[in-house]
Formats: sequence, C-alpha cells, structure tokens
Amino acid sequence: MTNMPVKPLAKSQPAESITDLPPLGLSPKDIKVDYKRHFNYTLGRDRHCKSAHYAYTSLALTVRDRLMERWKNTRYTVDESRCKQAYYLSMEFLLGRALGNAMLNLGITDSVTEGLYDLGIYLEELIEIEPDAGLGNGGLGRLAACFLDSCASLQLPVMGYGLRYEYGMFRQLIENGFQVEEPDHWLRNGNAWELERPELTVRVRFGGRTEKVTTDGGRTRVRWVDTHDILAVPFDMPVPGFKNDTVNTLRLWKSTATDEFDLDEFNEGDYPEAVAAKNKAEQISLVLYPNDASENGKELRLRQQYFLASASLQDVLRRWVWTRGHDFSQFAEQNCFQLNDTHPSIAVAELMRLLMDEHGLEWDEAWSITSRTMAYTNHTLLPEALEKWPVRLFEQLLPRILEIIYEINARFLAEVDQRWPGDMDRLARMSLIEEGGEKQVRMAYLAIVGSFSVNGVAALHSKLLREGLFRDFYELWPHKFNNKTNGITPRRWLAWSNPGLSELITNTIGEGWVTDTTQLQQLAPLAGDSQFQQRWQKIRQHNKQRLIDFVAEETGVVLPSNFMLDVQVKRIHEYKRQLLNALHVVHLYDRIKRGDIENWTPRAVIIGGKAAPGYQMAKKIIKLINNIAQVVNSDSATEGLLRLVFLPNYRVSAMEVICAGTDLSEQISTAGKEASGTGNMKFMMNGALTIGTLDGANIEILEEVGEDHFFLFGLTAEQVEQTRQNYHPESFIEGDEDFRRVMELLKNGHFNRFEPGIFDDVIGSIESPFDPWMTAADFRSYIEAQKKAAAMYRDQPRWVQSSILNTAMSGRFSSDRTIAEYNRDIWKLTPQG
Ligand code: 26Q
Repeated sequence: MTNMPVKPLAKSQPAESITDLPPLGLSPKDIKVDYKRHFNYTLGRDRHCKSAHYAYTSLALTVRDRLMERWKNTRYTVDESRCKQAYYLSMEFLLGRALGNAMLNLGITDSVTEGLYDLGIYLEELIEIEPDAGLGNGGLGRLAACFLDSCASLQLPVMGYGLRYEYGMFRQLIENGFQVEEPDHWLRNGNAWELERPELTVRVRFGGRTEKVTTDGGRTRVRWVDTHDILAVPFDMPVPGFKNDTVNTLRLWKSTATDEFDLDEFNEGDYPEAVAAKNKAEQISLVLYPNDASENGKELRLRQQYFLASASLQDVLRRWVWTRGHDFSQFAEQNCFQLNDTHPSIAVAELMRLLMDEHGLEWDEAWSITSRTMAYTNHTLLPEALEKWPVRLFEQLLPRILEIIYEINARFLAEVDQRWPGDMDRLARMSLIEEGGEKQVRMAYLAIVGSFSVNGVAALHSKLLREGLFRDFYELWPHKFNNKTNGITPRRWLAWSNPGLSELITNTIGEGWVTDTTQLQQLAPLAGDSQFQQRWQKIRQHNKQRLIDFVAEETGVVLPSNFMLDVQVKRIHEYKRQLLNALHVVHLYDRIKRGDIENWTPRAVIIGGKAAPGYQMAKKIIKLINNIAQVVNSDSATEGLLRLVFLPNYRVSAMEVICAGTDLSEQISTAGKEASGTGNMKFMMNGALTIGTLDGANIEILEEVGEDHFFLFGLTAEQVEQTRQNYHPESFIEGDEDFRRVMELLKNGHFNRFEPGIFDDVIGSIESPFDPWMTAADFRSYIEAQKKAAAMYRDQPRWVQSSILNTAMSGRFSSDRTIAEYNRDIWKLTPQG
C-alpha cells in the first residue's frame, strides 16, 4: 500500500544471529573507547577537529548505543506478553535536552564524567551543545514529557505519539524591550536521539468525496475517494526509565509527499506544480503552532491534528492485525488512547472510520470499541480556549470524518432527548455542532462523548469543569468524570537539575526518593536542625550563584548574591498576571524613592516567558516589564536593594537552572483560571517558597506544606465570580495610597518617557470594570503577602526551615504518582518488569 523503501535481503540459513551481541559496558573505559570510535569512525573526525558539536555527537551516540539494546528488549517483552497498551496522543512533547536525562536514567553520569576527563573534555560543556527539543508551548507539552518519563520509570507499556516538527517553539529575543521571534530550526545539526523507521510509513488522506457502495453481501459501505494522500514517516525517540532497563518509545510523525502525487502532476507536464505539491505535503509537520487564540481555525492546524490522529491509529491497528488478525473483539480490553486536550480528539471519529471503512465493522461494534478506548484530559478553564472547527473546513478537508461526526451527534442527541425529553435548550447546548452563525464542531464535546474517562488536571480544575464548562455532560455521565492532579518527574526536576541538593538528600535518607518521592518526608524532622539547615543553605546558595551567572550571561545584569531571588517564569498571559508582579516592583521602587526602606529585604525579581506572536497585550506586558527594569536598574537609589530582569527565551533547559536557584516562586494567576500549573511544583520540590493564589494545584501545594510555609493571598475562585458582578477597580486604586502612587507613575509616563502612550492599553486594562483578571482586586493582599515573604527572608533560619519543608512535602507532585493514578483508574496496565 505504501512505498516501503526497505527491500528484504535474500539470505541463506545463517550460522549466527546478527542481533546477538554482548551488552555494552558502562565503565569509564568502555565509554571512552566508544566515544573515540564514534568520533573517529562514525563521524570521521581527526585530531584537528576542535568543534564541540562533534564531541557532543560522539557522546550522544555512545550513550544512545547503551539505550538501543534496552530499547529492543523492552519491545520484545511487550510484544511477547501481549499485554494491554496505552498511547499518549499529544500535539506537543516539550522534551528539552536528552543527553543528561539518558545518562542519569542509565546511571552512567559518573562513568561518563570520568571517561571524558581522561580525554580532557568537560561533560558540562558538551551538555550545553545540545539544542532543546522544544516541541511544545508550555505546561501541556512539558507534562507529556514528564508523563513519558514516569511511564518508563514505572515500566508501563505506554507509547507516545506526536509530530516531528521541523521548527519547534520560536526563539525569543528582546530588542529595545520588545519580543522578537526567531525560527527554531532545532534539527539543523542532526538529531542523534531519533531513529527513522521508513518501513513503518503510513498513508493519510485528505480532501476528495465520499460515495456509498453496496458490497457483495448486500451491505452498504462508504468509500472515501479522490483523496490527496500524504505519507507519515515515523521517527522513534527512546524514553529511558530510571535505572530499570526499560526504554519506551515516543513515535513522532514527519509528513512527506507520495510518489504518485508527484507523478500525476508530472505526467500532465507540470514539473513545478509537482514539486509544489511535495512542498504542501511537507508543510504539515513543518512548524509547531503557538498557543494563540489568533491561530484558531487555521486549516494547517486541522491538517496537523488529523495527520497525528490518523497515522497513530493506523499504526496501532496495523500492529493489532499483524499480531491478532482481524478479530477486534478484544481491542478495547487491550488498548487505550489518552487524548492530551482536544488537539488529537479527532481520533474519536478517525477510529470509527478505520474500524468501519477499512476493517469492515458495523457502527455499533465500532462505537463500542471507540468509546471504551478513548480517554480525554482537559487542560483549560477558559471558555474561549475550547477548540471549535468550522463545519465548512471539515467538508473540504475531511468529508468522511464530518459524516461520522454528524452520525455520532445524531445518536448522542437522541440519548439526551431520552433522558430530558423535549429539552430543546439542552439539546442545543450539548450538540457537537454549534449553530447560529458559521456552524462549528465543538471538539471538547466530541472528546467527551467519545471517551469513557474525562479528567481535569487539579482538584479545583476538575470541580470547576463539573460545575461549569461541562456541567450538562457531568449530569448525564457523572461516572466519566475524574481528577488527576498533575505532577513533574523528580528525575529531571530534582535529581538532574539540582545535583547538590540531591546528594545531600540521598546522603541523609538514601536514594529511594528518586522513584518514591513520598520518602522526601523523612527530611521534615530535620527542618529545624541547625546543622542540616546550614548544609541546605550552603547548597542553595551555590545554586543561586549558578542562576545569577546564568542571568548575567543572558542579560548582562549582575545580581548581588545576597538578594532574594523572586521568580515568575511561564508563558506570558493576562490570566497569569505578570502585570500584578510588575505592579509590585513599581511599588517597591516607589518605596525606595520615598525613602521607605527600613528593614528592607534586597530582592531581584526575575520574569521570563514567551508571548504568543499574535497576542498583542501579552507582548505589551513584556515591553512594560523591560521598560520598568531599565528605569529601576539604572537608578542609583535602587543599588543593593532592588533589581528587575526580564530573562529572554525561557525554555526547559533554562528552567533546570532556574528552579534550583529560586527563593520565591510566583504563582499569582486569577483564581479559577490556571488549570493546574506545574512550574509551581518544580520550584517547591527544589525548596523554593511559593507566593500564590488559591488556584490550580497551588491549593494542593498549600494543603501539603501548610499555611506557615506558603504566602497565600487574593480572592478565591468563588469570590472572583462574585466580585465580577459589580467590580470597580478605581475604588481599589483610590482607596489605597500605595496603589494610587503606582498607577500615577505608570500613567505619567515614568517608564516610557520617550514612547508616549504605548502602555495606555495595559494601564486601561487594570482600570477597566470588565478586567476579566481582576488585577486591581488582588493588589493589596498581594503587597501584604510580599511583605510577609520579605520579613521571613530576613530571618534566614526560619526561611531555610520552610525551604526544607517545601521539598519534604513535595512528594505528592511527582508525575509517578499522577501516572500511577492514570493507570489505576483509566489505563489498567500491568507493569512489564
Ligand atoms: C490552540 C489553538 C491553535 C493552536 C494552538 C493551540 C494551543 C496550543 C497549546 C492551545 C493550548 C496549548 C497549551 C495549553 C497548556 O499548556 N495548558 C496548561 O496545561 C498544563 C498542564 O496540564 C497546566 O498545568 C496549565 O495550567 C495549563 O495552562
């Protein structure tokens, strides 16, 4: 069917198996020998080659070799056991760097360090050569990466499916305070971590039309014809578990043109058209979409989504037929697809199509399989962020899929009508098709109807989904709804990013915490121990210096080492309220200028994050932060007291340095808007204290660590909705002298002397009675919480005690716990030891 590029070899009976090899050694000497072999033979370099790139690649290949044998063995184990498998379908996998993680999980970091040292090479230098795999926007993409790590570490048979974007998340530069985007061509220098599998290419169809045909047996079938097909070529990435010899697979699809596609056009004598067609095919996996409302409804995005869903489902079904034949009666018992938000939710309709049109099943059987196989995770509470696609686009691009969605909807609405006879409002509310104006397909509803499980990502988020966004569906199917509070992998986010603290922890309570983070609780009794506090503080101070050096390299701003490091890093979005943070900095600046500096805690406020290229307000907020930084940092009055820096190009590898060196973690979203947050967990695990609202997973963090070790402020989600009814920001401003002065500085152009008016819209948003994020309402309580943080910081033993307790109580936020819950409640897989 597809053009398999691999022709089998004609072979006689072999005397010996080609795959029978002794395992590769892990000693420094073994590593050194292989490193040299790759440098000299695989890469063909000589002693004149001083390029760090080749040194990095030699090491990457050396480490990869050691994954390879474990990777194959994991595959054999799963194939042979015929166990149930799960598939994590996601448009994003924000992996970051692979080398350090692979070494850590193989347990060879020391061996490699030693082997390279003999060759006069520093491991830390090579680590820095690797570009981040930035195949994601933020939390949702990084969560997928943490989940893969936990699945492998728990030896669960889970495969990731995604897209192999040629261009990942854009690189952010700051020019004159403005964000400038640069393309991220991360594959330019090759990618040692991927394995192309052309023999597993599949065909994905677009366009065309459908026709009804009657088969010999007299049954009606639908054929999807005159399609324009595109090939999906898989590239596999190894996902090593922590010291357990398991290596799972992340399969990323690259789009390419079919040969006959070229040929059709070519035969008509139009060579340039043929090449252009090839281009269009290759566009599909070209670039990651930024998380941006202005990108909604773009045809290419829908093509990407269908391409991922179709290629991945075909891949799974092909393996099923290879190993089990055409009997699908056990398919739902043996397979589960976890949908990472609605982005891959078209898989519901695509699985129906494949089962019916390609494998001959009837509707009822196909539906029974599909709706027992799909599970959907929601990641947002913002109604405007719920995905919808114009029906018109479906008609053009995926006519067969639209027919199936209509049929799903008809049967679903009949069920709703059974339960609530004659309730027309409810039917209109719940329909998969939104009427009125341009007809649209509601993807979240398709995902809910087609899934046996629907989950939110923190307790509050799941509750608000049940009560708000998905209320009607909860009433109909309460049993589908559940919560899975997010988590982060302690391997990357403590063991790797914070070797100093990791060593202290391991020396104190043993190594078990790396795979069982509840053991971190054993640190709690030491929180008040002054000797332990001193050791803790010394390591944290060292980590702070690493962060200070990093900030100096990236921005040129040198922060004094006695400053409190107060950090907010995350995507720039109004609901996350970087603006509130900026208001606090202006307030501190104002205090300094007024001479109100008694008992001052010197602090550096570090803000980092990318704004979606089309999100004008977010970009304006970046500019404002940079302008405030310029004024604050160049005023001699702030010397030794206050600094503000905007840290450009926030990314996974930056967070590895940032989370270890941060004192105060800013988690200040408007309550009820941040589904979970995961950066909050990384900071906590590394011993930062949180200043935050009762939002997302902050609530659960507060529950674990207790009010004495968390700076809580702001309205609750409920109060936010109450206050919204009649919200008057000017009363908060006018009634608060500090706030009034801050607004005055902003309005009189203190931070935009030569750029008149540029911040008018930002300032206007704070003063608007319709400000959805209600920044003004939380100003005072935020300032008070910051004061408490500053006061506690001056009492270092007290602060360090809280720091230790934060790490000690962070165990719940391991993605191992999250994945164990997904497995217990949804996937029900057997670990493959
Ligand atoms: C939408 C339309 C067109 C193109 C792209 C998109 C798009 C892309 C990415 C929409 C959303 C995203 C990503 C969302 C995201 O990262 N959400 C975060 O998920 C985390 C993991 O669950 C949560 O912790 C965060 O609270 C949530 O904001």
